[in-house]
Amino acid sequence: MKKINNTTTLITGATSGIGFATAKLLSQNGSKLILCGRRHKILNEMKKKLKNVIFTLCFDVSNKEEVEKSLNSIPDSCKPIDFLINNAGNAHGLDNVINAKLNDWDKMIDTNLKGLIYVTKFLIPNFIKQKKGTIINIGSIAGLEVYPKGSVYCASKHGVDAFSKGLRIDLNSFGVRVGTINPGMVNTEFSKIRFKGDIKKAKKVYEGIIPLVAKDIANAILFMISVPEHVTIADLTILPTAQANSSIVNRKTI
Ligand code: NDP
Ligand code: 8X3
Repeated sequence: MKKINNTTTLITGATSGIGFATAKLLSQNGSKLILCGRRHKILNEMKKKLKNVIFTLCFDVSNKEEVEKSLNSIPDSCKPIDFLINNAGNAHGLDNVINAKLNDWDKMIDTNLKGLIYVTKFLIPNFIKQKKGTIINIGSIAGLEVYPKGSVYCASKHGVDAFSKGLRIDLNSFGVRVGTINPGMVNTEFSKIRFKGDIKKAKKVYEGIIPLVAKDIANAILFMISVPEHVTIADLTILPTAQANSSIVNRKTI
């Protein structure tokens, strides 16, 4: 495994869950960090508490202009960017297509898919110039399978899967590595946001199972960026042992 000290990592969605755990782990492993999210206060706290935070960027990934302006503001002294962790995203609602809200659908496509595409697009010139770099996209088991009431979240994550594959093809001749992680159930703020703050509903998702924790995915990210330069981990699907696929979950209800 290669050491990641003397590298720089940009993480989107660093203020919570998987992104937060990744920032913590990569900081402990010596990577310099550019942290992104919308919650300015949390980004500031992270800058104070974590080692190696060299820059923070507060922007909404779904806003093309904000993404461009923010990424263009990264000073040359913070470059090269070795690793891009495209993690920002959420589910909004869990509804049958008949009842689902268009606003929720917009948010998921705009953030999970278009946001990830914008961030990547604006950073591609850096990777091409460097002739190296690693892009890790956080997809989901929902990007490989479809489950009831998850149509548009699943569509957004299927989009991430397709975009990642296309990216790997188009950046192949530049020596840039592209990989995707497809997690199953991870206990983060994800379900709280999906159910619009309904903690009872959010808790129910993980009832009777041992879900993944954010650090499980952070460990996988560290693995994917630490393998030797000639190795690309293209896809990792990571599930809690209690979860067989999107719909089959072994819940112990004693
Ligand atoms: P969290 O809700 O804990 O974290 C989501 C992160 O994304 C936050 O840091 C949030 O930051 C950021 N974010 C959300 N919307 C935007 C936006 N429009 N612009 C910028 N940043 C945004 O959830 P997770 O850590 O679980 O989710 C991380 C990724 O993992 C997501 O892509 C999710 O789809 C994926 N995933 C999660 C699974 C799970 O079960 N938890 C399973 C499979 C995949 P802020 O609010 O500060 O903007
Ligand atoms: C999050 C996991 O199963 O809720 O991507 O879609 S799931």
